Amino acid sequence: IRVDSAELHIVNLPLVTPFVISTGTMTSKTFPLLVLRGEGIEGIAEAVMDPQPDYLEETIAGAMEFLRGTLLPRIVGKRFSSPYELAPILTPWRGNRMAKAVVEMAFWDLWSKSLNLPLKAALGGVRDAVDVGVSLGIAPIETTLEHVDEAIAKGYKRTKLKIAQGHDVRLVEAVRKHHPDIKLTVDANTDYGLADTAVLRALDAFNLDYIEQPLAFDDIQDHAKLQASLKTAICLDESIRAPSDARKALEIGAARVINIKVGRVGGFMAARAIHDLCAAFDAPVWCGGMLESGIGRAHNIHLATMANFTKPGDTSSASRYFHRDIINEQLEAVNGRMPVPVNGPGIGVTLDHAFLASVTSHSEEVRP
Ligand code: OSB
Ligand code: MG
Repeated sequence: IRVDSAELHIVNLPLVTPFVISTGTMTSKTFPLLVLRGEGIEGIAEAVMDPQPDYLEETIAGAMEFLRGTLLPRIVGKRFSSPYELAPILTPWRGNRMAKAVVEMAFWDLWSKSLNLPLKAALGGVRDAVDVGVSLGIAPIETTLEHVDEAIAKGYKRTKLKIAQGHDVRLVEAVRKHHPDIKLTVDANTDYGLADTAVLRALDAFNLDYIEQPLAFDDIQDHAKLQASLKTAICLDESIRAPSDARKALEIGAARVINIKVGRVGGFMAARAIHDLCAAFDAPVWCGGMLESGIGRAHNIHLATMANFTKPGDTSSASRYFHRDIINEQLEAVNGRMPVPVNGPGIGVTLDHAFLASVTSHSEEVRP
């Protein structure tokens, strides 16, 4: 298919409630939205970098410059017969995997639509719905206990508690006391060091499914040291930006579970490579999220239909985060299962153009 034009937007959606993690507080979700057009079809994707480099190094400002000045001019006006053919344009550049991902993901949508296939079929997915859990931001313990009750009442398959230094063992102990049998995990978003091994070992007492990203965002080695002294599995998120990171982590025992975010690892090719590699290492994977709008959520759900996504993912109901979404469809979980959107081929969701215009602060067309 020939990519005739590309449109970049900046979208800002207010969050229903502030989302607090160890690195900071989000009150709204701002993201670049890319639309690739070709042969009368639209491929759409959203990018997951934040305005500031507080999750990983990429920023929206840097990504917009890289997309408009470097990546998109090399794509618009050209023909690609499959996503494989994007690699020579994307891979020579260092890092910037979130910016590369939005291009690749929009092309996967465009391409699967051109073949009249749901994205999941193009990817080789095997499910019609995916198991999901909730990610609960940092809040007073009493508030978190109420949120856990709500998540269980809704049938979510796993509860993930955001933790930070000083907000960890007592929190997990309180939740476990009320819910001895639920599938429970924690996510530190890099807040600890090896010097905190004793605190992390104390979490071994609570039968957690895994501890997500306890140590630094750019570290794999120290996670291997930590994993050797824990009973609980470590799950890596921030540290895994490429298939080679996953290989190194599994080879040295830095993790036993991996969180795949297609928007973090450079797109579906890399996400699928990590998925396959983890299967070969007998390491389960699950699909993470970045508080995406319905466009990013749809991409995530299609990804999570692949066979080795055996743990519940983070793509909970969109209404938990947003009063109104930029798509026409409602992505709501039922009893902890998120149906794969199939309102047409590709990602299976459609833009609500009128609402999108009202939350778009910037739009530009990129020419070759
Ligand atoms: O670490 O998984 C994370 C949200 C923003 C940034 C990082 C993370 C998260 C979440 C929420 O945990 C995932 C979601 O519900 O989309
Ligand atoms: Mg995480």
